[in-house]
Amino acid sequence: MTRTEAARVQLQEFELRVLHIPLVAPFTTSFGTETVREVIIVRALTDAGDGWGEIVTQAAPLYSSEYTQSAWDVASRYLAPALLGRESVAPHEVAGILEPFVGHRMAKAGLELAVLDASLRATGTSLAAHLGAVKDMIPSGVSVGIQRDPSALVDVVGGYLDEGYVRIKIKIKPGRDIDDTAAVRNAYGDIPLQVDANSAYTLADVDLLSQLDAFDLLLVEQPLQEDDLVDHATLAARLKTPVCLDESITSLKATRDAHALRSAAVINIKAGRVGGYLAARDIHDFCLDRDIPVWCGGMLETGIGRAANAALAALPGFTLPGDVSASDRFYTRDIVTEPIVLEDGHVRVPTGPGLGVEIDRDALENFTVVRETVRR
Ligand code: SMG
Ligand code: MG
Repeated sequence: MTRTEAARVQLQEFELRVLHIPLVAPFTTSFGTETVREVIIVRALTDAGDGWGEIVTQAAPLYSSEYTQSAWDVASRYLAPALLGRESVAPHEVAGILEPFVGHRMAKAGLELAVLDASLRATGTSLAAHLGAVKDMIPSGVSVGIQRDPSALVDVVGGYLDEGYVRIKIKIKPGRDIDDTAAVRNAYGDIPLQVDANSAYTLADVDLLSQLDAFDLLLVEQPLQEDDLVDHATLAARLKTPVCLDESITSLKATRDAHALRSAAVINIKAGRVGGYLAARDIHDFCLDRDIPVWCGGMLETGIGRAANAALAALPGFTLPGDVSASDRFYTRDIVTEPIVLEDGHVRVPTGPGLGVEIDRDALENFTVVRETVRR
């Protein structure tokens, strides 16, 4: 793996925006339904040019404790000023500068990505090359929300299979688990299939969850709560289906603990959840050294985060298809000029400098609902 250097930049200001981008269809998980993606976009203005990042929080603290207003507040009040207070910053220093502020990893990740993008654009290096990518195309999976009933789910999944997605993930929750999974398995035979509970169960549901073993799933994702590493280990020992952790993996330390406790056989890596793409790379490296399969999760990213996810997912340890799907799976209009498309079930890893995508300024303006500039 070759990894490249990133230049130091002098930060002049951060521009933060809240965007409201309509979804092509409602997205329902065990914790709720979204029809509009509320997301924070970060622009870092530097002596070397601009860089772009995305804070992947949602409007409400349902997936994690972070949400739009908490991320906005901590980013504008503490994180951006801490970075702007430095004479110059290299991307690998960002996490350390922000370390004194406890938590708020999605907010930190969005700022770090903007610095990374500016710095890599300045040196003409792609984020993929910087992270150590070894592929130029990555297999694309799709995450399918809970539908009206199992038969509607079968129809929606069929549409994605027709488009070419190589792996299907369905969301489950109590009462919408075994029948939904059975319906998809029965309709489409031995497609690569997995389920995601987003923490909707407890250890009391072990008998129910063990019924999933009948469906030869790739994995069951985050059945229990974020801090349930010991319970996940107990559950994993009772299931044939591999347990994968998402919400629980908040850091390299959490990954180490989960591995030591045997809480998970597979890890979902999301840069936002772990505080940035560089921390995500470290978790990848840890897992690669130990033969722990990893895959790249998604947070309904715009073209900014989606490009970065494609770069991350091109690292050698990402041996399972991730949730890096085409932009049109969520959006009719994205905020980049060339949104990610599906090509024969795969997504192309951007090769241009930095994120390798250009911002569609009209779309960005159209979706902006709040804007603030934080200066030195
Ligand atoms: O970006 O395709 C995507 C979404 C993938 O299911 C997805 N993400 O728990 O993995 C997950 C969820 C978190 C977001 S739910 C609103
Ligand atoms: Mg998940």
